Amino acid sequence: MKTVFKSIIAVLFAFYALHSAPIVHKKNKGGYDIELVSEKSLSVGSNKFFISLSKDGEVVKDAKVKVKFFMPEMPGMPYMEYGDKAKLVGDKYEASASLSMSGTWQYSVKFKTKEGKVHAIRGSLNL
Ligand SMILES: [Cu+2]
Repeated sequence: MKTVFKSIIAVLFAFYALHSAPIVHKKNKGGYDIELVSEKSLSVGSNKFFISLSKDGEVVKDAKVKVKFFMPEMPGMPYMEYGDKAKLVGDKYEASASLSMSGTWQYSVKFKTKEGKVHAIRGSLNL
């Protein structure tokens, strides 16, 4: 019986650890390193994200960054979308997203560099 309890606790702990950590997604596009990090573990409602942009190890602070979070139409649920313009605060761009239900959200982060080039990365996250 003891081992059963131990494994239940282990599973609960693993589940908790998996779902209580902020998300950290690292991507590369057009020679830029992009990092999308949530302020906290994701929750239904408003979530804050930090986006770091760098090129060849140098922080890029003069880009225009936009985020979009969306969920495709599901049975009984219309397509949902939430977009925000990120704001530079210190070395990072900050944006928030109202994620109104749990499930898998798709996202895109678009950034326009000062040369006028637009790059976008895509990914998904589970809430
Ligand atoms: Cu949905």
